[in-house]
Amino acid sequence: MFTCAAARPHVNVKQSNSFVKYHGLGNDFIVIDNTLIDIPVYTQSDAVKLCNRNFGIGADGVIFALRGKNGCHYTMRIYNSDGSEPEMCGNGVRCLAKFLMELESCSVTDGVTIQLGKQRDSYRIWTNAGIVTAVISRNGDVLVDMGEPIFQAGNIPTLLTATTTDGAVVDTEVEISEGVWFKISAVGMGNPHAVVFVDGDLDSTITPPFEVAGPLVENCLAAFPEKVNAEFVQVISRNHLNVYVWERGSGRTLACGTGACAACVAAVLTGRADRNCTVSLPGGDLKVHWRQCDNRVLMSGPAELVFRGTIDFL
Ligand code: ZDP
Repeated sequence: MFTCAAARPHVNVKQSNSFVKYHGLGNDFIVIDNTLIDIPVYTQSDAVKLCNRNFGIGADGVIFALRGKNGCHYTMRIYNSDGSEPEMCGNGVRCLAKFLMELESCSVTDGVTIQLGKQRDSYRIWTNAGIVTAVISRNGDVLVDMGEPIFQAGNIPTLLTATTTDGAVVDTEVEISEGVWFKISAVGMGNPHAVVFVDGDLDSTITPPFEVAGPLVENCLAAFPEKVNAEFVQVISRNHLNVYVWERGSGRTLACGTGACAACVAAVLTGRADRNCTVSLPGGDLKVHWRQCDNRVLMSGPAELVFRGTIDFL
């Protein structure tokens, strides 16, 4: 049966207090219809409260769907659960695309929601990292063109010294905290990523354990002045990676779209994998393809609506 996730408020988005929640492989987001004004209707400190899993709704981030600019259908802004604003968000783009399809197919007249019929299944979305495009496939999965990966140290940004002639930081030994060394490959997917390959099972091989290592890498400002998302990667085969993600501003998450892309790109760059990878994350699998012909990274995976509600506590 058809249900409209995003009952479009008439006058003032915030007044309606409505939200929906989506997740992409357990990476969960509160999504807000913010199409009536051009700044997010909630503040960064509101986002911290909304994302709190005990005192709020609970989510890894808040996504705002704003009017498009620069030739895009919509603009995406996102706040992490700590209130910081990242440039990009891969799982978030998939969730946003599904949200937009529902938003566009519904209209509310005198409180009655009517279905207008499907209008579009492909979106050009403006983000703080530029344009991404998302296509919703028949089975409901969303394919996102994430653009080209960034390797130039200064553009990621990382202060680590480039190890290749074209300015990339690949498999570099870094002392991220006293006595703790990791071999890091730095990749930009709009947002910054530090990829660490591990020789063995992720639960037993990451030293110190993931919950300690993750925040150490995230907050190593001497190497990553804007902090960083950390991926620990076990190579299962040339087409299959197993990844734990510690997200900047959100901590341990069940999945990360940009992180899956960064892991695949780093694995290809270091000769560990081929350009087509299944990336297994705690929340499930994403498909990543780093296309040779145009250097763009394509990611596909699910995005699911889980509930809609009204915010009553801010
Ligand atoms: O760069 C950051 O601060 C990330 N926490 C942004 C969110 C990334 C995300 N998990 C993804 O899927 O790319 C949403």
